[in-house]
Amino acid sequence: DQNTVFAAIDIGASSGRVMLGRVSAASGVSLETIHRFPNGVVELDGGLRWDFDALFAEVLKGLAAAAAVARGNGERIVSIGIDTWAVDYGLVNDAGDLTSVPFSYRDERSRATVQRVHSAISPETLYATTGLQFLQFNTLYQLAAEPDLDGVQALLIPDLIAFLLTGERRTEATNASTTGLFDAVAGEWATEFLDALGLPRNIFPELIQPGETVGTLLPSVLEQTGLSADTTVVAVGSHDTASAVAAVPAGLEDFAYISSGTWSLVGVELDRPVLTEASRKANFTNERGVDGTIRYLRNVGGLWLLSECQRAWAAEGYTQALPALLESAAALPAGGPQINADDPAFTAPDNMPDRIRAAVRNTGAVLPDRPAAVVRCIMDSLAAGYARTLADAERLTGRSTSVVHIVGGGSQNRLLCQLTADATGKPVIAGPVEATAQGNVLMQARAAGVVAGGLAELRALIVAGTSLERYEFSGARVVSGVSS
Ligand code: ADP
Ligand code: LRH
Repeated sequence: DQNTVFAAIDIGASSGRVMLGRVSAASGVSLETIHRFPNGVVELDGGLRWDFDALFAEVLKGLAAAAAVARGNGERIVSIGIDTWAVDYGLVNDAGDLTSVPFSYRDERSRATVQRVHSAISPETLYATTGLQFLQFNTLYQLAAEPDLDGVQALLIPDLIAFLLTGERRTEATNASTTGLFDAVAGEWATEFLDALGLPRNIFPELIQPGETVGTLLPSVLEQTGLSADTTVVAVGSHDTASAVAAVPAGLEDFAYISSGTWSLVGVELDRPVLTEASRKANFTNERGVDGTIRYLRNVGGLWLLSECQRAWAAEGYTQALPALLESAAALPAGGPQINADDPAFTAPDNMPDRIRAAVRNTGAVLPDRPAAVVRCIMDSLAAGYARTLADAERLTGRSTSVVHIVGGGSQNRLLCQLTADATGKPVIAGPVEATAQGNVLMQARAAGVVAGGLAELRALIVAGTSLERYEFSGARVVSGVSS
């Protein structure tokens, strides 16, 4: 049906958007950005948190604008899909109210609880069941830091938004896999771990799979947005990385992917988890993808390093735009100093250029106090980290890959794409920028019966509708598709 559209709410750690997606078997997925808004951690009530009320107000504003656009076109918004960053949650009481402002994973409070959790359940036991990489902010460590969980449920951020739109409480499965309390093989809650940590069995709502319906909109939401009563909220890969990987424009070849934004998520797609000790020691994760796939990947440092530097420089009055900054970094020679982009020393906000220079100093090298040099160091370090991680993924899974797809905001970073091709020795295909929203819309379109098939068929729709760039050792050229 030509009049059918889907709304995607996609909120990353650095920005959010509400988009309308139009899907057809002939021309693929096309996205229209309806509303964009900034996001970032804020210091509030003695912690680093997300300004959730402001984010939800932007969501409503975006949905109202989407409803108006669709109405003007004579289109019907069939459903709404929601994805955000993983791990974090809001606590909701019986009355349905948030009991506090949701913490950000960048808050340090869970650092102190890791030991306590590990004395109840060893890291080896945790990994053998959940297959989750160790990050000090995984949901289970955050929950262990909560002073009081009596009478509340934890709703992961996309589930919290879905709850406020529909009144229905569910936990979407791809994001559940980032809690540290989800069984990677069974695809169910690891209730033995909930028990061992003294968490109530119903601390999270029941699971829901991508493609299933969460519910219809609350009357108050209909009133505030002008959406119609037959629009539903449909579960998608609500972990943004799950939606991004679903929209990697891969063909049948063995591909690796890098979902590049605030974080770089570097890995491969598998049918079943790898839960070996070697995998645990290399800190690879087995997060759940759509259609029961496994996202076998590692969190490598990301463009957070860059955006935090930009923020610091702007505060000093230096506000060169990103494209120019990247060009001046690209003009510098290869072989400069590098840092370990994964170092938890970079997790917290503030003073990023100083922390990067200090890390270089610790390696015995010197990093000039110039933005171009700092940016070049970040890009060289990320590319080296990607190459190391891909080599590890190939070793640990016994597979080789022939191409690297870079999706997300960072796919626009030509320097990073080129350095990645050089560091991995593999061709890099860059795009789409909005893979996350595309993956979100694809799951909705399939649920509505507008398109059919498995991930391979869905990915072919992304290839049909996106312009992609290919990087070899010698530079970039446009190879396929139409301009989006
Ligand atoms: P997240 O979902 O984590 O918020 P995004 O996927 O939106 O992240 O990516 C944001 C990043 O994309 C920015 O931090 C920036 O480094 C990069 N980016 C955005 N626009 C451009 C551009 N024009 N050129 C190069 N990089 C860009
Ligand atoms: C990327 C992401 C990533 C998680 C992190 C918390 O946005 O969802 O996959 O590890 O945020």
